[in-house]
Amino acid sequence: MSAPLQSLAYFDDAYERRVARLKEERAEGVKVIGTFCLFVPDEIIFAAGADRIVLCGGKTDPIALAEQSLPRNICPLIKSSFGAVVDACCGGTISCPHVPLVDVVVAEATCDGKKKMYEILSGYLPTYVLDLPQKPESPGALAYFVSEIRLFGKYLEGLTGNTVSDEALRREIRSANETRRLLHRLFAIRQRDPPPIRGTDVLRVMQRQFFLAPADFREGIRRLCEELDRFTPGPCARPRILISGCPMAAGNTKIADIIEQKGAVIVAEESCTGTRSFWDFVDESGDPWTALGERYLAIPCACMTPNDWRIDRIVELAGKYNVDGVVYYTLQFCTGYNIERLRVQQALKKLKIPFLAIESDYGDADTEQIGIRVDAFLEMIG
Ligand code: BJ8
Repeated sequence: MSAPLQSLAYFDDAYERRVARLKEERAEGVKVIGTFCLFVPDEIIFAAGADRIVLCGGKTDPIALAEQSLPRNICPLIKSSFGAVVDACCGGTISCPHVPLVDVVVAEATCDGKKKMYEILSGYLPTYVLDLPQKPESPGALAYFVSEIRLFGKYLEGLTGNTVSDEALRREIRSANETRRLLHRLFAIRQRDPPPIRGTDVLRVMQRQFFLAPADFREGIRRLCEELDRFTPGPCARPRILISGCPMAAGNTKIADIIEQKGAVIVAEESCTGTRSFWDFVDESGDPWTALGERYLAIPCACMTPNDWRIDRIVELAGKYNVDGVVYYTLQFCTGYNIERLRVQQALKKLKIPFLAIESDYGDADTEQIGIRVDAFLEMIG
């Protein structure tokens, strides 16, 4: 598992090419959309002839700037994302280099912190907000969401001057499903004992999916899977850990790094930088708008209620990946995931699966203390 994987270098090269390509696209008049959440269907953006990059902040640097405008007691992902935009729009240098590449931001009505942050963000960048029903299983929720994504399609048509045809949508659905299939292949490889790749390497690759062009990302995943298939298994690696919880946006690998530095192996992530981004497919046979609505509304995010789908998914993953323990990761002040922790803990307790909850921010101040808790947990389950 420790042998360096040659194919990982592809993702770094692809990143450089992508930045150059986005600059060219903008010069050619292609609109680039910045998003912050899985609930915004990429397929519609690409079908409109636009491009997209995800702007979720995982770095600590922009947070101080954000705290000049936002309360300190909100989650670091919101502050980091907001601070990067403010910094870039005010000519700063600490920000995420991706912000100047976008024409508009497409936000979404998920958690309260993000919703209210977007109101202020709209003072810096043109911002469109996609509404979401918060009870996805209630009658009428799907019809409402489909009407919302259709409106979003109209907005993109106005922005780009292109029509979002059913044919283009179907093409993009097939493309996104191909990416999902490849990610299933990669994650299936991680079910092996030992898994031939570290969880921290997979996390860094998964973070790239939100910036690279889909075809480039797929090529990288294909190469990675081929290399992993040639891997000769070594001794079993234990304990096997499932991480579940908040996304780990690019720049944030803190908890995953600590867990693997302590000797465990992360075999799967139930998060938006893990399975939540690709586990479910879009139906390719029916009306593409309805199919997109069904798939995206079923994303098991803690912003939704009830969110039994997520509990079921965690239990499914724990069994499928033969895990020895679950680390439940929440960003500080993320109310939804912090409260949902209890239900996850109760479900895992019934199955006698050991559970460790860690709440943290992007700073280093708690690294040592988290390391001590992880050590104790691994010793207990090892
Ligand atoms: S689909 S998880 S990307 S909303 S961590 S900002 S929830 S306070 S990131 Fe998310 Fe979409 Fe859901 Fe995924 Fe709020 Fe929590 Fe912060 Fe969060």
